[in-house]
Order: sequence, then C-alpha cells, then structure tokens
Amino acid sequence: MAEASIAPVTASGPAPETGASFDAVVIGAGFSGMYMLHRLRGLGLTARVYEAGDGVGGTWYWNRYPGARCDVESVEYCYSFSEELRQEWDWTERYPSQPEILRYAEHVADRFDLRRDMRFRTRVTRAAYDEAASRWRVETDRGDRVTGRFLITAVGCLSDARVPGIPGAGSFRGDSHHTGRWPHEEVDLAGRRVAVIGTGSSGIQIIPVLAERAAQVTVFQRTPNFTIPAWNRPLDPGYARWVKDNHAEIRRSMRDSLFGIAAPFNTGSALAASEQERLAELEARWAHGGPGFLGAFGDTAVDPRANELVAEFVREKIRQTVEDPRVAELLSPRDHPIGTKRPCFDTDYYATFNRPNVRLVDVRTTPIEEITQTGLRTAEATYEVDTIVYATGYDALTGPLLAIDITGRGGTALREKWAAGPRTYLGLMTAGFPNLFTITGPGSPSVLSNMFVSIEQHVDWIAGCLRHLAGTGATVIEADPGAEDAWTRHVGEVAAQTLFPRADSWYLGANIPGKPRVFLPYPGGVGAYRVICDEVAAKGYEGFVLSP
Ligand code: NA7
Repeated sequence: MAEASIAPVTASGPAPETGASFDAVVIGAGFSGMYMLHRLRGLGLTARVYEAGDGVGGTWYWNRYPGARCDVESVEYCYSFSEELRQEWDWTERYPSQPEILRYAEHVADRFDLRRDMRFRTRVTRAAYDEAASRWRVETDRGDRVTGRFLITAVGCLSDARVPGIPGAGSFRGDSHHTGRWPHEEVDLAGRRVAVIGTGSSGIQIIPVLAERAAQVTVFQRTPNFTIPAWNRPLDPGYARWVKDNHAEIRRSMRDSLFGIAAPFNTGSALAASEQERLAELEARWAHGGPGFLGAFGDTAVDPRANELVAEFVREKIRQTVEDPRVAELLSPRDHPIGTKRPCFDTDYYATFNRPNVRLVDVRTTPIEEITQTGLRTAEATYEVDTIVYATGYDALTGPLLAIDITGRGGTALREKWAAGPRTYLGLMTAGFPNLFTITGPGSPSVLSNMFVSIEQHVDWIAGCLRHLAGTGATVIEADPGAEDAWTRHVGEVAAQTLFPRADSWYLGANIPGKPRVFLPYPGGVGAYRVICDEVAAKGYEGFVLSP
C-alpha cells in the first residue's frame, strides 16, 4: 500500500517572475514565514515569500475541518514581537478556533503590509545552491526562476498531508476529504453516513462535531489515543486583560519552560506521592483541562511506572464516561505510555461514543481491506458510507522539506543526505547546504512546543545571525559537520532518556512506511534549547563556519 501525499491545487495565480534576485527567499507564509519577512525587512533586506496556499496562515489556512482548534491557549498562541499587535488583538475563546486563528494571521499580514512581498498559489519545487555565485537558485511550479543569497524554509512541521494507500480508494463514489486539505466551501453533512479513518488530534476534534451534524459516524480506529478535556469556553475578559498587563513575565516563563506554555509543570514524582495526593493533583489538572494535565508529575515522561499511574487515571475516566464497557476498553490506550504520542485535547470525545449514531470499528484487529464504490470493507464487515474523512496525519518535519528538490554543495541532494534520517545543527542548518536556514526544522523543539515560542526564537536567532554576518563582512554561513554530528547524537540521546521511543509515533516517523525511525524534534525543552542557541551565537556562532 503506497502512501500518497496530497498536493494542493495551484491552478491559477500570478505571472511567473524570472531573473529576480533577493537577499532572501522564504518558503511558506504561515506564522514563521510571516514573521521572518517582517524581520528581514527590518534588517533592510529584500525578500520574496512563496506560498502554495492562496493566503497566509499555513496550517490554519489548510486545516478548515469542522472542530479544528488549537490546543494551546489563545493568549499564549500568538506573536509577542509587537506591543501594538498584542494590545489591539482580542481573542474570544480559551482555545482559538481555526477561523479565528486565520483571521489573526490575515490581520497580521494587513497590519505589517506583508502580502506585497508574497506570491501565493506558488509552490517551490526546486532549490539548488550555486557555489560559484554563493546563491540559491529557486524554481516554482509556476515557472518562477529567482535567486536568493539566503534560503529560509518556513514550511511548517505538519504540512505534508498523507492518505494511506488503501486498495480501491479511487473507486469510491462519495466524497473524500483529508482534514488537512478540507474544502473552503461548506461540506454538507446533513443526513450523510460518514466514515472517519484516524483518531489522532484531528480525528478526535472532528468526530464529536460530525456526530452532531451527520446521520451516522463510523470511526475506524487503529490506535486509541489518550485525550484530555480542553474545557474550551469564552475567554474571560478579565483574564485576557491580566495576561496583557503581565505579558513580559508570562512570556518569560513560557520561553524558559519545557513546552513553551505557561501552565505550571511539577517536578515532583508520581511514585513518591501518596495515592490521595496523586489523585488530588490529577483530578485538579483534569478539571482545569488542556496540556497542563501532563505536567502533574515530573517523572511521567521518563519512568514507566509513574507513567502507568497517570495513564490508568485517564483510562478510569474513559470507563466512567463511556457507557458500553466494550467500547470503553477499545478506546483505552494500552500500547504506548501517555504523552509519547502527540497528546490530544478534546471537547466531548469519549462521550460522543454514547450517541446512537456513532460506532467504533477496531481496525487493529480487523484492518480495512478495501474501499469500494460505496464504502469500506474490513476483514469482518462492510460499511456503506457517503463520505470518507481521512484524519490520517502527515509526513512530519522532514516531509515538507524533502518534498522540495533541494541540492547543496557538489549537487548533493538533501533527500540523499537525510536518507537515514535528518542531520542538523540545532535544527537550524545542515552541513553542505550553506545559507539554508530551516525554521523549526528537525532537531529543534518544534512540534514539542507552542509553535509561536519556537518560531519567534528561531526567526530572532536567524535575524541576529544575518546581522552578525553583515557586521563581520561574512556572506556565507554553514554548519560544521562535527557540530552537526554532535547535535544529532545529542537529540537521540535526550530522546533515549525519555519514554518517547516506546511509541510508534510520527515523532519517530513511524506513521510513514519506510521512513527511518529517528526521533525528529529536540525533546530537551524550549528553555534549555534557547540557552544553547544563544550561547552558540554569543561565542561567534560556534559550530558554524563563516566565510567572506
Ligand atoms: P496523526 O496524529 O498522525 O493521526 C493520524 C491517525 O490516523 C492515527 O490515529 C493513525 O493511526 C491513523 N491512521 C493512519 N493511517 C491509517 C490507516 N491506514 N488505517 C487506519 N488508521 C490510520 O494526525 P492528526 O492529523 O490527527 O494530527 C497531526 C497533528 O496536527 C497533531 O498532533 C497536532 O500537532 C496538529 P496510528 O496511530 O498510526 O495507528
């Protein structure tokens, strides 16, 4: 079964540009590309941003499925670089919905007049480093041929949407949608029988909403996931005001934290706590909801016995919520420690399985064998449906980078260099590819963090680096292979100290057949990572080679 990448349509768009040269070419107009452009302009540099979508927003441009919502609190899921922007923007909910985040992205684009340097509906297909000219030659699917001294990828970590190659998928006569490529127009679900394949964050968000709108929802689950209630609600204006007034302190705590969020993480041990203390702490965090639940105890991420206590607490919540004990057991994760797959945060997910129009099919024991013209057939039964929703995830972190034909010194392809897994120095650069920066690239905290904290840190670091180059007269910067080896080893060693490697997760590339099993993000925490990056810069970009 071949996995398929879903390329968005780029049918019509602006006339191609040939021969133009820029200081920097940026790939992607999500939150990282937008802020990068703003900082480049501030440095007096020229830039062109290419974006496959027809607007800004990245992930939040594409993920328009019903129920799509960020699971970092809105007051923390936003830029901090502009005091005016911070003061003028008011979020309406505790966790921001996709439409609201997209409005925020559009507001930022307007406010900082970003669009004039962006080209939409334009996908970068190829980027080759021209050693003689010390420039990147960039090509797009619309025929653009431009050069940039710097090439900066702002492609997102979860933008290469994947559908599994289930036999017969092409013959299905109804509608099929991937959550990450949801149509812009309203999808009519009234009276429809809907199949959902996948129970990661996207499946867990869309299923309760589909259950309310559709006649019937059949959930095809391969692996149950732990999910914690988000308890989303309208944002309390008093709290929002307090956050604005205490911004500097709150941001500092986010930047110094493990995951880039302000929720307090305990360092205490779940094993050392009495049962009463443990349950009290977990109950309080369950009642608060959201990512802070996983910060109840310091040893959850590293000690299997501590982890099992927290996991069993969640399983007990599932049993209390789901009326059918057989369904409750099917929904209870037992094959991976809690927190080792991307944690999910939901609105009424488990309770949705009490509805008469929702059923759960365990495709671990009875795999989907075929998609027919009218539905799905497993090893055990056939299911007639009108719509199939693929909530089947992404080729994470490396997928979006390797989808572009990038070649560095000596014509070496990035795909070749990373054949056994990504190799980077700090997740920012890769040896042999001078002047190529990867915002939130593999080897950086990226998906293990509040993306805004990581994006701003990387963009600020890159901007500081470019200023340093200009100040010293250097024009080329490149990761030293030795520094890269040491960093790549370090990322693996830190991951090995945690329980992360025990799950078949997309953090390890396990969701993509044939992808090397390498832990992709840096799990040492955004606070510690920032210190390392700042020290490298303070030491004159130690581990990088600068040349005139
Ligand atoms: P995820 O987290 O990768 O979830 C994908 C789900 O799809 C997961 O439950 C998979 O099961 C399931 N899947 C994938 N292929 C199949 C096949 N062939 N059959 C059945 N089930 C399948 O993607 P999401 O979009 O939910 O979330 C991505 C991130 O976006 C999220 O974590 C946030 O950071 C935002 P598996 O677990 O592999 O058995």
